Formats: sequence, structure tokens, C-alpha cells
Amino acid sequence: MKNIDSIPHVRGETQYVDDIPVREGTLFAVPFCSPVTHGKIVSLNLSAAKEMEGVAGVFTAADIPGENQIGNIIRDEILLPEGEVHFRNQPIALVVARTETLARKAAAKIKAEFEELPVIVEPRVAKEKGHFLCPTRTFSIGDAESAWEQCKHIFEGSGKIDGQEHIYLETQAAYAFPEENGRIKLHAGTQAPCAVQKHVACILGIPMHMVEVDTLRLGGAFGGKEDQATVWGCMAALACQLLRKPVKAVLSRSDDFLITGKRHPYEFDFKIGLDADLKIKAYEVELFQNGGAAADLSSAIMERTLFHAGGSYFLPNANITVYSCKTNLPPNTAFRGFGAPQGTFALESAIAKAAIELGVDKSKIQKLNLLSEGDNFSFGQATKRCNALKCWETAEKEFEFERLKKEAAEFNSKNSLQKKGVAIHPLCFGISFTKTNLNQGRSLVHLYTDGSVSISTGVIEMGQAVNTKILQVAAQTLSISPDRIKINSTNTSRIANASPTAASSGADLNGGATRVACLKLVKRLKEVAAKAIPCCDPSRIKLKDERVFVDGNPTDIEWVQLLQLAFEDRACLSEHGHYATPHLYFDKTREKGVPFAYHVYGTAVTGVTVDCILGTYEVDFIRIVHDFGKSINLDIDIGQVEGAVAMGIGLFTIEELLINEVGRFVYSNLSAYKVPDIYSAPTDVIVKPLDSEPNPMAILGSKAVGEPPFLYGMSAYFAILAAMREYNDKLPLELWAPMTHQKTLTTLYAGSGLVEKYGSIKPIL
Ligand code: LUZ
Ligand code: MOS
Repeated sequence: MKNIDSIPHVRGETQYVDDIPVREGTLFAVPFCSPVTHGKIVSLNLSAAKEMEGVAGVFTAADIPGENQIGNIIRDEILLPEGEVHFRNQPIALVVARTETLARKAAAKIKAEFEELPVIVEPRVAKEKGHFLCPTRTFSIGDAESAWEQCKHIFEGSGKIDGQEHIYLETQAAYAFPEENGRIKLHAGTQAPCAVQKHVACILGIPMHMVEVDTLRLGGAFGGKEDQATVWGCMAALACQLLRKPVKAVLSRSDDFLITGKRHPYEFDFKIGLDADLKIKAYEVELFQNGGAAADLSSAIMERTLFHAGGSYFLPNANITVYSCKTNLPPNTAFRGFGAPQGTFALESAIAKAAIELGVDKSKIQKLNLLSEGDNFSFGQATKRCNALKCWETAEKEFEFERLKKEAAEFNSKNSLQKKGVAIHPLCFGISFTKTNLNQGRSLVHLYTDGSVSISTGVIEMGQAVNTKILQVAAQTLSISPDRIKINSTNTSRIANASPTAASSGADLNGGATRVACLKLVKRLKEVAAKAIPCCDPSRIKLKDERVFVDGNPTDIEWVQLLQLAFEDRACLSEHGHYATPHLYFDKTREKGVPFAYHVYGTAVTGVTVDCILGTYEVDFIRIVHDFGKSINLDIDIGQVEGAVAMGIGLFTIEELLINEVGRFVYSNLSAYKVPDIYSAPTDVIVKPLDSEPNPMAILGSKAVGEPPFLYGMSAYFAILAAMREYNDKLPLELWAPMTHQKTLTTLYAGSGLVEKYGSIKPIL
């Protein structure tokens, strides 16, 4: 089945917040943002802005009728500052005017004075000063202290991985409408309508039932709208409530770049010990998460880093510690992978270092240490249906890994200025929200008497085609044509208390709930059919292909007729399904439990060519064996893998947050912040589904797919590193992602005197 949005997308018919027809009297909101990174607000003069023709209001913290608080997990984030700003471009006031242009002009007239305070942008500096967003946590397995003695080889090192811009095509957006009796209706571009509802209610000091949040779809989110869309929902709602006028807040691309949080940059120190057979015996790592100025989702992201610091490997003895460091940057937030890429990169870096020092192929150490069935993770969960080695061996065989390496070596022996590198990456990603109580979903299914079906769930369609999957689940469970089914917008009045659409779990949780609701309806319809067919027991009845069957034989009763019979019988044709992932628990006091329903496995083989004169490179191919379980929609799932791979390659190669030492982002557009485009994305991408069983914990056996394949992008980094070492095997081993073209060039010639002579090619900050 095709993505139900593809045709309307191509025709430009799909609607986003900014496509909602503008209602008469609508006002436009624009933030006035801090020109300093950290400081006390000494004075704030709004009068020139307020007096401008066309300006309806300029609002600050003092205008908030309820509580000025939007922290979701940790209550440490205000909507508008009350005296101090903590990051550059933090919104200080909201200017609301007849047009967006007028609002911007008015915002430029605001005068503010600050007493500047010291700025911290580096997580290690924050750690030294004791500035944390949440308590430090450590996961331990075995006894690393005594295991060092069994190690023949011990290596230590450090590394870094930068953050990443989400670059959703649709920027942050909200449109609020005043309704009768003080009620508010809000169209919000959010992954978490219920969180927006909750925080709008808190900011306005009204109950949640006075706020209806509706989300039709998002033009991408990637985690950037899990928590951060709340700010813009609250801004639009605040102005709407104070003025009782429709208010629209849609960020410009540059405002979105400058104001919103990104993927967390991390730094890390590792120590890895191997025995004579290259088995990893001990691993210790300390990771410093750059959280920005407020917690946002940092504590949850820290947790996923802890859960994924072992990558796809069995670590018998390990200590893994993450510090969540508070810095003067925008609050960093969820981003596809959610801390797992950072944790995994530290271990892959440690393995790379060991391989280089020992003069062995990195892939040898990787393969020897892969997880096998029943192995424990550091947090106590044991692997089940572990496909790590199966994926690896399938990739090795299918893609002829040894031949690819040999071809690269041959190329390298014949070419002195261009070098090829090949790397392999094993994937293991845990599926479920790490916070157990978020693992629940709900679905409301209405059967209408004309045979059509309407479904609402808590899931957000953001381009990942989750609505198509929900529709497939319903069509399959009711055994009717997909054409009869319509998936509605996500709305807090129809579905309450929904979890964000995140953690790759949207289809599992909301598809699970849809299946529960549909199964209840099928049971009821069978009872109706049993009454209509004299002397028939419901257990003998089956609904199949829109027809009632008795003992396997077709009857005359078709779907529409059955619904009419049910209605005549006054049977309820609506159901509300609730699904909660079974068996999950986690004990934080011991840091042990079973946090994940299952794991997704896979293996990527990646080849690159580096131009050692220019420092540029191309990804020649990325070939993947991926464990989908039994996919319910392979086209959609392969699309998710391909998108994730391009995005992951971006993080590890060309995407770089350029922040200067006073916390200023030096870019605010796509000409300075590069993402993989059609020219730099690899053209040779193969995604081969692993020959695998349906996973009983996944929706209809089809494993979650949104985030896991993001981690394959890491292989591009290690392939580039391998190619660079073919040119200069003395190059300093700086394990620092992304490996940008500039960095490739300066690293290739480190120590040659050239970099010193011509100056390093640092961007101008
Ligand atoms: N969001 C969240 C996530 O709140 N909890 C998670 O565990 C998670 N994992 C991945 C992506 N988003
Ligand atoms: Mo997420 S990173 O919002 O699944």
C-alpha cells in the first residue's frame, strides 16, 4: 500500500499550519529576542513598540495569567524571562501586530539594557563549575575495576560529537483561535499535542478541558517538535487569550535556527580493555552532555545514551557515566536517535583507537564482540531474538565485505592522492520510551452506517507515513478495504493524555490501540451476525473481505449490511482502544530492569573516497541489512531507512554547529549550515531486509523503524578515517565528529607545517 499522503503531497494539497485560511482579524506574533547570551535585564522599554500603528500588544512574563513554567520533565523552564536571560536569542517579549512585517518592525523598536554575566558554552567547563541540569547517572555491569587486570591491551582516549539542526521543512508554527466562554482552540505543529494542551492550560491558568489542540500533520519534526513546539503553542495561545483574537505564530527559518534547541553535542573520555583474543573485557566512559540553558528532554536523552553506550556489543564489565551539563545555549532537545548516536559513537571511537594501536582491522574487534542471544545489557535486560550476528554475517556475505575491502586496498595502492575507505557498523536500538509510563496509546474508531470508518489516535503524522500504517492495521483487523477508512487529525478532545509521537513507537502504541478497538468491534459485529443468522453461535462466525462467513462458508451478509443490522440492533458502533506495552519496568534505584519491548538490529557497510589534496570526500555506497521483523509496509520502511541514513551521514560528516565562545550561532540559514543534498547523498544505497521472524512485541510483527537506522550514518565517519589513514598513517587520532571537509584537510596535513604556514582553515566566528 502506498503512503496515503503521497498523491496529495505531490499535488501540494496537504495542509500545514501556515496553510490554514487566515481568519478575519488574525494577528501575527513575533518574538523579541535577547541580544546577549547571559545577563540580567536591567531595563526593558516597550513603549515605542506598543505605540506603533497596527500593534495590538507587546507581552512579557508579567502578562502571563497562570504560571510561567513550561518545563515538562523538570520544571526549570520559563516561557518568558523574569529578570535574567540564559541564552542568546531567548525570547524576552512577544510582539503582536496586524501583520508579521509590522510586528518585526515593532520588535526592532524595543530597547533593552543588560548587565552581562559570564557565559559557559563548553560542557566540561559547566561540569567543573558544578552546573548540571539533572543528577549524574552511572550504569554498571560486572566489575570493571578488577577486570582491567585481565586485559592484555588497554587504551584511553577522548572524543567529541557535535549537535545537529533538525531542518524540518515546516518551521515551528501555531495558530490559536478564541472560542466561546474563554476556551481556546489551537492548531499546533507539535509531536505532543497533549503536552501543548497541558502547558497552555498552565500558562493561562485554566483547566486542560478549556484547551483543544489539533494537529493535522507536520512538515517534519525529527524530535525538534517533541518539546520545543510547546513554546510556540503557548506564545500563540497567550496572545490569543489576552486579546481574544486569532493569533498566528510561525517562525521564520532564521528565527527557528537561532532560537530553538538542537541535538545535544557530547564530549567523552573512554578507557577500553581487551584480552589477547581481542574480546572487550572492560569499558569505562564518561560522557559530558551539552544540555543548554534548561533541561527540556536532556534527562531522558541522557538515559537513552546510558542504554546505548554498549552499542551492539557485549560488555561484561563496564561503567558508563553521563553528566548533563548546563550551558548558555538554547535548550538542546530530542533529535532522531535521542542520545543513542552519541553514546554509541564513544564506544565505536574506543574500538577504532584500539584497532589502530593494535594494527588490526576494526571490523575484526567489532565482530568478535557482537551481542548474542541471552547476553545482558548493562541495565540488566537480556537480548531476545538477537539478530546482531545474523545481520552482520548476511551483510558480509551479500555485499562481499572482504572483496570491497580488497578493492579499496587495490585502489589505494594505485592512487596516491585519492584514497578509499570501507567501514562496517552494527546496529542495536532499543524500542520503547525509556520512561515506562509513556508506553501507552489510544485510538477511537467509529463505524458509520454507510460502511465508512473514521479513526482518531494520539499519533502525529510527520511524513513518516504512520497514518498509512494505522490504516493498514484497521483494514487488516476489520478485513475491509482500506478505501473505507479515514484517519483524522490528532486532537486532544478526541484522544486524551497521549504520549508524544516519539521514540519510534508511534505505530506500535497507536497501531496497538487501533487493533484493540477494532478487535472489540469485530467481536460485537460477530454477535450481531449470529443473531441475524438463526441458531448460530458467534464462535462459528468470521468476518473476511467485507463479508460474514459461517463455518468458513460465505453468507449473503456484507459489511454495509452488517453495520446496518448492528445499528438496528442498537449495538454500539464506536470503540475506544487502549494499549500499554506489556512487561516493561525499570528500577532507577538499581538502574536495572526491562525498559525495552525489543531491539532493532542491522549492519551497514559503507565505502568512501577521499580527495587528499582538497580534503573533500564522497560516500560511494552504503549497503545495509536491516531487521524489520515482518514489515507491514516495506516501501515506507525502506524510505525511513534511506532518510535516516542521509540524516545520520550528515551528522557525522558535514553538519556542524558553529557557535563562538560567547554562545552566538554564526549561521542562520542553509547556505552556511550544510545538510546532505542531492549531490552529496550517496547514490548507491541498498537496503536488504533481513530474513527475519515477525516480532511478537511489535505491531503485527513489524518492528519500529524511525530512529534505529540513523546510526548507520556513523559508518561514513569511520570509512573516511580509514581512507585518511591510507594517505597519512601518522595523522593525529582526533575522534571528533563531524569529519567535515575542512577537518579532513587540516587533519591530513597535521604536523606537516602546511597548516601552520597557511593558517588553519577555521571558519570565521
Ligand atoms: N522521547 C522520549 C524519545 O520522551 N523518550 C524516549 O525514550 C525517546 N526515545 C527516542 C526518541 N524520543
Ligand atoms: Mo523523537 S527524537 O522525538 O523520537
